[in-house]
Amino acid sequence: RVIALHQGMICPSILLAGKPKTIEVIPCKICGDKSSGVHYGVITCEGCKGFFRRSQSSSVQYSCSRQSNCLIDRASRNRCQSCRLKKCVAQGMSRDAVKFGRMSKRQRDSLIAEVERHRQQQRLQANQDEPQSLPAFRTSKEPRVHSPHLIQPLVPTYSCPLDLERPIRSTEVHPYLSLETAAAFQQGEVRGFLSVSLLVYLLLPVCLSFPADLSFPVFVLSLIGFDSRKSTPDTILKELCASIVRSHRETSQYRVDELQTLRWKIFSREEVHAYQSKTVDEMWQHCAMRLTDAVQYVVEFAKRIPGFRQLGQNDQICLLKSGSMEVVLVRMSRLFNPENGTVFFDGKFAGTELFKSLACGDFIAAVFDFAHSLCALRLTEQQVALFSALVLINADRPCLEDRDRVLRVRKDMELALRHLLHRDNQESLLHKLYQKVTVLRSLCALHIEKLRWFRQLYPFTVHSLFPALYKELFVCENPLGPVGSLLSCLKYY
Ligand code: HC3
Repeated sequence: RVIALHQGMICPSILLAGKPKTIEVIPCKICGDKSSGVHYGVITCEGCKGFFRRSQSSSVQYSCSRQSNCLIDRASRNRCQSCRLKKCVAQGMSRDAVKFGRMSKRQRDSLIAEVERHRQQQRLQANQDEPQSLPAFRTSKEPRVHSPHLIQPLVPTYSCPLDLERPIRSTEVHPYLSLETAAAFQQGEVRGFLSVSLLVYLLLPVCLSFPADLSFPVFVLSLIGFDSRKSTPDTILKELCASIVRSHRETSQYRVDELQTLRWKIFSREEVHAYQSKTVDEMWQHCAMRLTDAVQYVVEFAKRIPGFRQLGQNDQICLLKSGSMEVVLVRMSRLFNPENGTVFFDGKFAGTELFKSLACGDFIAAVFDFAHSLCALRLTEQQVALFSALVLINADRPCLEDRDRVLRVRKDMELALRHLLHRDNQESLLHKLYQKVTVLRSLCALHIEKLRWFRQLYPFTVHSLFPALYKELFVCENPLGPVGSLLSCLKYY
């Protein structure tokens, strides 16, 4: 094994058993752009390398005009230097970074495994992008972003079972989708190409390809105004699923497969003790910040769900206020190791005891139990994505202005989830997932209850030290209360 090192930068070439591997296949850990090697101890792109170098000058002082938790990706990295630097440091960038050559064997092996995984994903992606399969599509306004957090599919996404003919743009009519979701497709937010042999479809007994309860609405609605030259219900559902899966993948903060290789990274007894030694308010403030980070990714996910942005702004806010914590808890199951009951938190795996100084053991235990039980369902990343969308787009939320519209988008999410479960031959999961929704509701009610208790004891901490987004989502019970941070997260650029 040869590891070549350069001065100040570690050469991305690792030769493993004569097989060259390049670190550049791993995207920049800061913004997700194409990386150019290890710089200041972290795999980054040239942009973030230069940024970090400039930030080290003593005359530089950055400050964040928001809540110091701006999302940093390729598109947004120049918007907040303070948060970009914070992320650089959090990822381990340092002027005197430990050289790769001095990494432990474990770290080296994990890096090599990461390179290999990325390569496999690239191969997979390349296969998926072949013209004869259904190509991936992405939002038109935002460039495709790759970051360490931006998940690539773990299981290959959809392959079209049909013989594919000429590509047809998906920005055409999708008769059986709700107007909102169809509008998302039509406005090009969900772009791509539909390639399908409709002739085959029309000749095939379509009903046979759907489960009994799904075939009726899709089939009937597809017949009303069904344009036989354009697309089929099956194809549209596949596109809708793929779009939601992509939204999830691009915003899910951590890659599940990456974390699998980090399961050995468990907080030491001393580290746990350090968390336990925090005062109640310190620990609450710390967790509130972590939770706010996670919520920001959920907002980003929501924005990319076809149909969500077609809802009125007040309804988007209402759905996020009532559903973002639920989605965080669903996402938590991805980062949960059921073998030892730990979750990936602050860079390592932590058990319930780490959260002791929050002084709400019953809530933490219930949250961990939930993660455990959701893990037991062994959902695929695609199923987690569709389930998250369903949890978020819920027409039962109080204070919705246009409930019917939300209901229509929700129906599409349901169809998409059913379609996926049918494809996976796991229809029985649907009922189990609906049961989880009830548990989520009660967990969030308990969360709010704990927060009320804490606020009574530490009003100043909540008022002055908690992130504004956290307060808008969880503290302010007035539906007409301030939502400035949420609005700025919701900005569609
Ligand atoms: C532990 C956590 C809930 C789970 C959060 C997860 C693991 C969820 C998946 C994200 O991708 C990453 C992530 C980040 C933060 C994790 C949260 C931090 C604290 C929260 C607990 C349930 C405590 C709730 C904190 C309180 C009471 C201050 O609101």
